[in-house]
Amino acid sequence: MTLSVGMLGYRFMGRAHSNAFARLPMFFPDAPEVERDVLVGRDEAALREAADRLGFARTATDWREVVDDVDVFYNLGPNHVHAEPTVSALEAGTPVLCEKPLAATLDDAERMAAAAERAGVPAAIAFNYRYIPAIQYAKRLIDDGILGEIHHVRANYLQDWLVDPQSPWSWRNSEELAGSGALGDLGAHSVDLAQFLLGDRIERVSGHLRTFVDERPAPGADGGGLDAESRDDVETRPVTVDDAYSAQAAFEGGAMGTFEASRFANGRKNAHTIEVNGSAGSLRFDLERLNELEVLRGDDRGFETVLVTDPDDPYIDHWWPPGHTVGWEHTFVHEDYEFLTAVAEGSEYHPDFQDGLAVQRVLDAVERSDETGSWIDV
Ligand code: SOE
Repeated sequence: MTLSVGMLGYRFMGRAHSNAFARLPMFFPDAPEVERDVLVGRDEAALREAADRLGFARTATDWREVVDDVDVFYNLGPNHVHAEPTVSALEAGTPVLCEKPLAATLDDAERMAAAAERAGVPAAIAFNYRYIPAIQYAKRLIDDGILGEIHHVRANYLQDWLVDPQSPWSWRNSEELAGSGALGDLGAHSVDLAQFLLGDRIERVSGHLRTFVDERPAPGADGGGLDAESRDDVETRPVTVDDAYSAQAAFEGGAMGTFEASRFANGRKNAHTIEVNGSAGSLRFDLERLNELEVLRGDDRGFETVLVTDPDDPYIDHWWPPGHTVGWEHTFVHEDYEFLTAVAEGSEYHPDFQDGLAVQRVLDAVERSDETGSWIDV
């Protein structure tokens, strides 16, 4: 089956998914064929250049012309453009993959999840870290009861691209455009991974948010972002989101969670770790060593480091022989494989908009807890 794709956004995530589309026929020959049909954006010249580079046949500057004209719609735009095009696509019966967090506000996330329920087509939230082979392996261990009763989960997502006060402003620093800062951008991943691995939902949180630098130099032509150069002698723009957050959480099943994310963790570039402790064992994952999982299996010999690169490990048989590692970009290949297969087969897909909404409720509760200084029910 061939699926035509319309894709809004062509920068970081646009590149990641276009790369995945190109890899699919080589490494996942049973995947539906992807026709990179139309790329959507506002700046026509940049759009044309991106379409040529990313292999899209057409461009469009208005998503309204696209959402019911393709088989699948990818919404990879900034958070404030998640809701409207996505809801329109779903109303047209077009399956959607939307970047995380689901929306800039809880209201929009609820509208999107309701539209997905009504549409009854796959609506995917792009929590790509679920598709790391070591994370899937960890999920199997927990589901098989190897860790016993789960007591703790602790997750950190640490970056440092804003520690320099002259690093330029970008849409990620605006409440209106992003919703929240490190909380929604990074915390959404950790909260989803914790809820996914434990198969449990957070019911109460206590949170704390901080903004360390209140204004930043306006961005250059690249729009700012993770790899933008420092700038001075330009006008400034206000930072209206958190630079960092921390939270503690109570899960419905009784586990305790602690979470932290920062864009000011000097020296940490993309350090995402999650540790789970149970009555019979523990595990620890570190994105900077993503082919490995540290596992304690209930004896006192300490953690063993499992290299998750054997042919019977999740997704590995599609790639290389044992020990020939996979990387960050492979998460998108696995994600797109599962999502597009669900679209072609009309089958259920997770993580879906309900999973995205569950995370958004936690993010919202963390913010309200910070405002009120009290624990908040999710
Ligand atoms: C920027 O902080 C970012 O690109 C996030 O938006 C992604 O979701 C994360 O995977 C890496 O960092």
